[in-house]
Amino acid sequence: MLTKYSGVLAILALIYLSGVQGDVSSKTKNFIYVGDTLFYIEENVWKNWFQARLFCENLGYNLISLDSQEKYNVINRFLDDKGSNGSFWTSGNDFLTLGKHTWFPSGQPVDPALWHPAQPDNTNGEQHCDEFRYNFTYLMNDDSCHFQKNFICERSLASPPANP
Ligand SMILES: [Ca+2]
Repeated sequence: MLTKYSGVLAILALIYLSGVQGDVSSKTKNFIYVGDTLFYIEENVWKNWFQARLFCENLGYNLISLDSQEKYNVINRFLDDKGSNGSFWTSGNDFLTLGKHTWFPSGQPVDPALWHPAQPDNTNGEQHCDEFRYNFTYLMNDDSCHFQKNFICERSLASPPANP
């Protein structure tokens, strides 16, 4: 009897472990907190800007908005400590007004100090989505929205304001 149950338990354990292995969050453990905000840094999945936004949304997150020095510092330090030299989609874009890059969904402008030198340059008139990209240091660049990149999601853990 015991042997019979042991077999079932072993199978359940295997199913559980295979499930854990397939879980992106367990595999990467790239979650960090800054104040009331939780970040998820995805380094193993590449998506275009729209797919990345949807991926975050399905987790209950938005793409990251680097709208504070504290956020920039923490994300930059995290990537620096890992020796990362990649590129990550952020929520930044200029869909609403060409050349005016803002964070989604707040609509706040992207701080001019965040751009790599000579960016945003809208190369070939087709760069409307903003990446956090390594080029000696991590800063922003506008790029083609259909390019596949890693991405960073964020989620506020603060309580929503009470209804008036
Ligand atoms: Ca560019």
